[in-house]
Formats: sequence, C-alpha cells, structure tokens
Amino acid sequence: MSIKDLRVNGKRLQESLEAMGKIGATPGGGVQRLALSDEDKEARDLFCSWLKEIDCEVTIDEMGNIFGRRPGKNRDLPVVMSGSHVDSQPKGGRFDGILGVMGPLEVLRTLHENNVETERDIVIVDWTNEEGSRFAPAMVSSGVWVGKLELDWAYNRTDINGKTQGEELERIGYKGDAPAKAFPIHANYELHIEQGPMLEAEGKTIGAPKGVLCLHWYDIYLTGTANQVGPTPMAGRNDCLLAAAEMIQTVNKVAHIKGDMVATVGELHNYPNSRNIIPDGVHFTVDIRSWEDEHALGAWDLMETEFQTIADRHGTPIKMETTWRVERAPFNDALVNNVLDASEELGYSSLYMVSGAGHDCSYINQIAPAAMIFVPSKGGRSHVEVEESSWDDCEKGANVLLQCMLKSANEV
Ligand code: HGY
Ligand code: MN
Ligand code: MN
Repeated sequence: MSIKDLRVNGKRLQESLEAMGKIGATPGGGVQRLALSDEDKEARDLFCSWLKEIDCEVTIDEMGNIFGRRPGKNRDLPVVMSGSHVDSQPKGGRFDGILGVMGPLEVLRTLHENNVETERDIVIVDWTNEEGSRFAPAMVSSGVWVGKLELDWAYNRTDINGKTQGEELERIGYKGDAPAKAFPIHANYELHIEQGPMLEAEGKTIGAPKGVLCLHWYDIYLTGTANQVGPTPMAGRNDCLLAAAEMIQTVNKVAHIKGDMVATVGELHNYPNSRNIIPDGVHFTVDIRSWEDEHALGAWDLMETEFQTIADRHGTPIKMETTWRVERAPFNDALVNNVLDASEELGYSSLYMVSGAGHDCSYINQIAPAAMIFVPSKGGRSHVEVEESSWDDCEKGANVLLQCMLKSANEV
C-alpha cells in the first residue's frame, strides 16, 4: 500500500481518548487532570505503557516531558516531532491537549502495524503543565526545553497550596534525568482542537493556523485595611476588593478601546474572604493576547497606569508582576502548506486561520519549523466540561497529521 493511502484507526483513537477521559473524569462529563496531580501521573503511566507496546524508546526529562521515539533509517538526522499535553484545566474538557498526544500515538501505532520505515526518527511528546493553571505560567516545560525559561525558575513555581513544581515532579516520579534541552528538530506538528467557533461557523473540517497570538500574563496584588463591616463608615475605607473591581472593569475597557485583542481577568483571590470583614488582600491575574506583541504591550501600559491611579485613590498599595510573556508564533509556511495540501488530498475542507489559544507549538516554533492542525470544537467551547469534538473530526485530524509527519519524516 502506498503511504499516501495509509489511514489511522479512528476507532482505536476514540478508545484511547475515552480511556484517558476516564482519568480524572468529572461528574459534568469533563476531566480534572491538573499538572503533576495523581490523575496526571495515572495518565502519564498509561501513555508510557502504550509507547512501550509499540517499541518506542521512552525518555523522561528534567521537566517531566515524556518523549516516545520511533527509530528511522538514518538516526543522525534531525527528527520529526509531534506532541501536546495530558494535563487539563480544573473542570476541563476531554479533548484539549490529550488529542495532541493520542493523535501522534495513533500515527505511530499505524506506522508500527504497517511496518512503515521512515528516513527520520519520529518523536512524540507529552509536554508537562501546558495549561499553567495549577502552576503558572502555561507551556512552561516546552519553554524550558527551548531555552526560553530557566529550569530552576520553573521548579520553584508554586501552586495555591505552596507546593512547588519541582517537588510535585519528584512526588509523582517524573523528574527525569535527561536534560530538558532541545535536540535537533526537522519539523514539529501539533494536533489540537480549535477551542473556538471559527471552523464550525465556516463549516470546515481542518484548521491550519498561520500562528498563535502572543500571550502576556500579569499578577496583581493589593493590600487594604481589614475591619468590621458594621461600625466602619464608608468614607475612608481601604477596601481592596472594591479597588480590584474597578481595575477589572479597566481591563475590559482597555481591550475594547484598543480592539484586535483579548484581555481577561480569570483568577481572583480575596482575603480574608469573610462577608463581614472589609477585605485587606486581593490577588488577581490579567491575560492579554494579540497578534501584535506591541499592541498587547500598549494595552498593558494603559492598564498599569490606571491601576496605580485606582490604588492611590483607595489607599490600597499595589504590586504588579509581569509573570510571563511569550511572543506571537508565526508558523513555518512550508509546514502550514503541508497541512493544507494533506487536507485537500484527503478530501477534507480546511481553513487558514489564527490560534487564540496558546500551545507548546509556540515555543517549539522558536527553534524549529512548526505548524498545527485544528479540528472543530462543538459550539466553540473549550476549557469547560462540555468541550466536544466529533470522533470523525478527530480521526480526520489524525489522518492529516499522519500524512504531514510522513512527508516530513521522509525528507532527506
Ligand atoms: O492559555 C492557553 O491558551 C492554553 O490553554 N494554555
Ligand atoms: Mn491545549
Ligand atoms: Mn488549554
């Protein structure tokens, strides 16, 4: 059979996704597999066992990234890589990330059972903590791997309970010995759900993003004066939750004024969080994204100035941290064309678009040619328990991935 006629086993892909969906399953039909949790470990262990079933060489690096390597004829050539993430959001969906690990696994299973030899080695990956929900920032492990983030800084990131990423890697047994350091990559593809409404709205099956928006993350800390709510007059309060409320309005206002961007406050902690105490501590996050990095930076300048004015007015001292910034990722034109060409040859409709969601591919793109393959998200929903993509679309996305990886793995 010509490799052009090879297709993945859609049923087997569905079964793998369903098996992973049982790990951390939530009553609302989603998953909670927070980075480095017991559920993440269980899914990692399962993924490693599946890699061994198809004779892949399995390597775990210092950031817990799991690499499954399938030898090609010429082992000295830069490899073809594909991967995503097994970790999820709290009450997340059954497709975000995991499709990008099960898809390449299905590709390798297909090559294995058809005894297909490729020129280049193929490596598939689970990148630790892509979500950045439990330990900020997102894409931290691919960021360390490409040399953009420091290993020790990443190890010391803490969750809300003060646990560090390094300790939790140790606890689940995934703090590997291999250096978290890039090896030569010929081409990198990431299969992922779109997580937005475009493909469904346009009636297209495959998305070929031209790249990923820049992502800028900030952490804001306010200090107020706690007091009994009853006897304390309104005038003269240092109510930092009220100050934060005005700042949150500002985030939304600036995003609308600037346009061509999104800006969100997704996380908010209020202390002591008792209904009859005026809050004296607030921590909230700001996430700004745009195709133009300068546009996002300009928005932050406006917010920062306004935040300081609000804090001064309320007498609530403010600390603003630039937690993380990853540049916009314009993907490699040749690889994006591979995605569009493979879709056409397979008879799938496709859409050239942009990714508003962040992905590990953003970092890999900084050191190697990279591109992504999207499949539609029903109702454009993601990071929610009702996140849903059809099995048929998952299979089609994996077929596009198969053809792209084969094409790149046979280039010498
Ligand atoms: O933030 C994102 O877009 C991704 O889920 N880490
Ligand atoms: Mn994802
Ligand atoms: Mn996500």
